[in-house]
Amino acid sequence: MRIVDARVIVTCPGRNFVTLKVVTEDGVYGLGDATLNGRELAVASYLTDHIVPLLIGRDARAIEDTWQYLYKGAYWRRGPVTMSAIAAVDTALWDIKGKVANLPVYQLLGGASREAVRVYAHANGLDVDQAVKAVAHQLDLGYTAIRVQSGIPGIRSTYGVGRDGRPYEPAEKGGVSEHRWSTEAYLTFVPRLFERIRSEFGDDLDLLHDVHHRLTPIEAARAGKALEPYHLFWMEDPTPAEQQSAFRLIRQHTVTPIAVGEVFNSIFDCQQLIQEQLIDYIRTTVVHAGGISHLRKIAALAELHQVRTGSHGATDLSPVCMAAALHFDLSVHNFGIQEHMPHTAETDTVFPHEYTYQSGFMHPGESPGLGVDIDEALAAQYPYDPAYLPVNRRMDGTMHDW
Ligand code: EZ4
Ligand code: CO
Repeated sequence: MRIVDARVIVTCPGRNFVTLKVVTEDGVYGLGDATLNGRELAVASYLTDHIVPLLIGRDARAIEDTWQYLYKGAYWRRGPVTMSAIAAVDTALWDIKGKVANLPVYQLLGGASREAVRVYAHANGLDVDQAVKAVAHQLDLGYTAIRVQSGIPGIRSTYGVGRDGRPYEPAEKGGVSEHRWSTEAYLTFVPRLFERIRSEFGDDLDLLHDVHHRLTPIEAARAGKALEPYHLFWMEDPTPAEQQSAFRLIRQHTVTPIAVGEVFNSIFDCQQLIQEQLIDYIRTTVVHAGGISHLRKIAALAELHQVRTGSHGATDLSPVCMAAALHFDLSVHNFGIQEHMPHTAETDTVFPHEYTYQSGFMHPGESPGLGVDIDEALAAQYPYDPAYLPVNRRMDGTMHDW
């Protein structure tokens, strides 16, 4: 079954998405997400200029061989651009294999290990009172695991929190914005935030918190320790992970569970973290970490060391990635939890999909393949619109040191 066409579709139904569509000689097609927030066109070019010419004429059924060919054949390995591009091909080929077999992808991955995929929601507020309201709102929607982020007194703008009443969206249009950051203000504030949330909602709810890599290891250890009374489900990305051994320091000081990996793109980014059991949840995603094939290898390594998966699922990962993630989550034994940040109605219309949400759980559906499509005519009506993630400086203007 030869690949006869592959093309990249860039669209911006409110935010930018890059999608690869691979078509076989039988007319079957598969989709893969290739969106790298703030660097979208680099992946689009990597695919169009360097990968598509290699795909034409290849056997669409040879998923593993194609993965190895693109990874090892390029000579230049790893990195977010390369691995997002390979992920798009891999995801599209799994979609095709499912359609040809007339089975949902999760059945090809070993079948369902659970009835449905537990997901967590976001509750964001400009201050603690707003965060409390946001938690109540997500509870009403049926979520039983909620990530809580709040604006910090003394810091004008906080990443992860919406502004002007708009829903939170990681990327900002109109140039790169700069935020200021105070570690002291944050470390003083964050235990008070969770003290209030627990006093309002009790102990039964699972609470998560994302540090977005803004602490050094010793500061992260202090945060984890200070948060212990509020027994978080996890503390996410406490410090950058280029130095995987840095997590030893955090581990020595706190029993707050640690989740990490949304910026990782290969198993080598988390090898030591997993093998030394320095983390509890690995958050690598289908789109940024080499596709379903590579994520399965990461999960298999994690399973040996009692590390569970907790895939990233923010709005900058397209519905194609969400569908792929849900098939992966449903099948993999050591699944932990899946992030769920619903897309806008505009995005959902461009990407019609079979996956559903109900009472804190999601399911990928029973359609053959991934169960997600793209309306190309509608996608064409939303041209690319550059947007960037904000940059942080310390209070005196120094670029941050994490
Ligand atoms: O910062 O998706 O856990 N979720 C997050 C996200 C990420 C963005 C980066 O593109 O941290 O909001
Ligand atoms: Co995060």
